[in-house]
Amino acid sequence: ALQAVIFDLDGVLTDTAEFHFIAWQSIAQDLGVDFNLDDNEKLKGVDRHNSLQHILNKGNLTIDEQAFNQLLDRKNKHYLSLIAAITPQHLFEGVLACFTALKARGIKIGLASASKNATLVLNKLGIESLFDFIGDAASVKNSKPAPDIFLSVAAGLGVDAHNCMGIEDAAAGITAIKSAKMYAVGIGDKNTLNQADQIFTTFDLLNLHLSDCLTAF
Ligand code: B16
Ligand code: MG
Repeated sequence: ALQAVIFDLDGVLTDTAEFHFIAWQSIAQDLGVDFNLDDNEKLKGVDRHNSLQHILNKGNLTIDEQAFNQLLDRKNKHYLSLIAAITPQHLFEGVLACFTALKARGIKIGLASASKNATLVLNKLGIESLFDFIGDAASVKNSKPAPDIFLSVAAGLGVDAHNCMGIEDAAAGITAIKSAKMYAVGIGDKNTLNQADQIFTTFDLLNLHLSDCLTAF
């Protein structure tokens, strides 16, 4: 039976993808690499290190470790300055109602974000205290599409993976949920997320159909 729902953050609970895009685009521009919305789509759910590697590969570039780390640091400082403006108003429609409904059913709530800034963003959204367990992206070995972060959150919640539902907006994230042997719900485009067990265009639609969604588990 369903005992926990584990949420991704960026693109599921709020739209930070645009801030990641602006920060990566500035780095790509300085490297002379073209970086468009298509690239950004591929980087959804991909961690910071692998995102920079994607940009370097696209430009056929190699740089030494020190330069690599400096770029990671610069990207993050830029990203932090952009997310400083996040308030509870940036929470997607339906999130609070969904969390309330899950709690009323005794279902636990977890977070499985690839972002090392996840706790900060949750705090700015005003929802940090609603989670029963928040995964730590920095401490998992393999990033999405590997199942590690979802498995670590299930363990933290004390729930078996097969009793968990994962919610993701990225293809890499849906793969991670399925590899963890969990039930996968996608938020976004049907074609991009076709591996998911159920797909909703927006979080609000998931919330409106929450009872059906949970029954299908
Ligand atoms: P950071 P999610 C992911 O978050 C983002 O989708 C991805 O674009 C970003 O590069 C990654 O977090 C790492 O974020 O640089 O803040 O550690 O979708 O898994 O919540
Ligand atoms: Mg995401």
